[in-house]
Amino acid sequence: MAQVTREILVNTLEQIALLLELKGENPFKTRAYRNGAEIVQNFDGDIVSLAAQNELKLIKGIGDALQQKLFELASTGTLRYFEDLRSEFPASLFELFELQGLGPKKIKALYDNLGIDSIHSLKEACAGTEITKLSGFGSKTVSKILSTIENREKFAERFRLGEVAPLAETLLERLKNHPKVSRAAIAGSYRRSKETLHDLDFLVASSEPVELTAFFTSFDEVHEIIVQGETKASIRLNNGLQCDLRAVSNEHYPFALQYFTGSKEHNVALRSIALKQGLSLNEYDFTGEVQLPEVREESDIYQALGLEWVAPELRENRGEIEAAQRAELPRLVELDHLRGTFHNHTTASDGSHTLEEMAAAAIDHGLQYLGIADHSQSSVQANGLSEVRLREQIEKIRQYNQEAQDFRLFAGSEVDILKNGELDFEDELLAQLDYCVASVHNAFGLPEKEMTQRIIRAMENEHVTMLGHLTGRLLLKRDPYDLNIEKIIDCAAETRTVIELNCNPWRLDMDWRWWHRARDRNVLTSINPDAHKTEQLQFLAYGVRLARKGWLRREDVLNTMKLSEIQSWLALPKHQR
Ligand code: DGT
Ligand code: CA
Ligand code: CA
Ligand code: ZN
Repeated sequence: MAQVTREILVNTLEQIALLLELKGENPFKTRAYRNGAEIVQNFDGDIVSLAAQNELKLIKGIGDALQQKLFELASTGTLRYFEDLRSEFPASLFELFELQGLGPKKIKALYDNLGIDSIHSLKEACAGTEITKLSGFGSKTVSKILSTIENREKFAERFRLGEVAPLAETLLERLKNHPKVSRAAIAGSYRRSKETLHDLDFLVASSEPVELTAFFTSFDEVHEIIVQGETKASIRLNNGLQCDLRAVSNEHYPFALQYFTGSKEHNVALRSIALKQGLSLNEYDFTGEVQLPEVREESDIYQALGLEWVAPELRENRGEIEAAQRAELPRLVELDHLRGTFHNHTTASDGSHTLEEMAAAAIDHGLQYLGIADHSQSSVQANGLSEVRLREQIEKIRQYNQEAQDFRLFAGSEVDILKNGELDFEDELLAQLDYCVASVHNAFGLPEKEMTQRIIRAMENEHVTMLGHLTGRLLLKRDPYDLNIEKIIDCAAETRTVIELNCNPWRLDMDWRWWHRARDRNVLTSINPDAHKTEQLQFLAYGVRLARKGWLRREDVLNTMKLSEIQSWLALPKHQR
């Protein structure tokens, strides 16, 4: 079941109200849902848990019928009544709900009078004249709707972390170097290391906020200034990315940093802890009738609330607050802990650099070992190695190692998991390798059960050291294939198969939400760049960020082992690892 949040409860109630309106139900009924949504939104406390335990009786304004529905939604993740209601309308209608400036009244007018039931049909209608005959749809409104739709088409998409990070860091440096800036950071989802981002939230401490917003909006990369105020500004960069800036005093900075880092859910939980101590926490200050704690840096806020400082990556309200209260937060893995890495390609298959070049780059990165895992014979599109060519590569690697000092190449293969779960090479050949990464590269459309069984079969092979890019997703481009990840994790634990954390910014696969569960079952990960060029060893940094987001510690990551340790580990039979 997907995690139910306050936002889901609120949205569901609001959508029910709107659907009832579209159906022409009586206004009292719709109003009850709308009021309910507002109460849930503003309730000070963990309304999701209360709803899940059916304990909403004492909350004023939520009647019996609503209580029942919230209970069902919070405890099961779905609401039958809502699903039934939704199914009476075309699915595309719900796109209209996401357009800013288009409230329920307008949607109802469009639907009732012109049969408009999608963004597509709305856009068409805006081009004609029929729509201007509706009350409330003057030419000004219509052109605003059009530009909202166009903006959405152009910019609604999110950005991959790796796609924005280099520019983000450049802009941050620029702000930090401004003479009137004492502290600066990028807060928001970027600081939390989300795999995709909607916008960047810059924050500066400065006594000259006006000067800073002017500086920010005059950056060369600016495509459009969305807002420019005295203490905040929003710009759109040439690549479509929105960047917000807030300038605050040095005194308010720790509070602003904490607040704008989010997540919203984390902040809501934190504020309710503060309230229990008689403190009110907002983006500027603590206020309250009690003695106010002294706050100089962000960690002082957590300390004042009796919590360990929470690493930004963990701030998703997924147990980090409770762990911080018990002083049981994990010591997260760091980039510096990595000693080598396993999944890398060379010119032998579809990489751009030779084995020697890749090795030199790894040494440059301070690594003690590098695993070479070129594609196997079935991956024709990626110039996969035949048996003969793989044997030659193994030989080449052995020779390289005879001359190398304090560094080692490991001979591996990224072997295809065939449709039936068999591997692309015979066991006899796999046994010659130091390790093996098994990946799915075709037949993505299998039903969940078959796909899961396919991968389980591969894991049961004693030569399969790790699984590559588990779900095959390409962020913002291709959904993961259907797979029962719980079963995969259980099988990985049983068979002692490592699951890779693929660091390619398009993949960041397995998803961070699963790692906590995996590590609790003693499943190791290997943080692998899947490098096809020397410079892609840099991807390791993204992998570490996502590993941290998944609560992983140094000891959960295979490639934090130093060379002598990893050699002994690889020498063990799989079931003894
Ligand atoms: P994004 O931009 O969608 O990738 O995700 P965020 O988390 O960066 O979201 P954003 O940019 O809208 O806001 C940045 C942070 O500011 C967010 O994580 C928490 C805080 N924040 C923004 N709006 C609200 C709000 O209405 N209530 C609360 N409690 N916090 C908010
Ligand atoms: Ca943001
Ligand atoms: Ca923002
Ligand atoms: Zn692959």
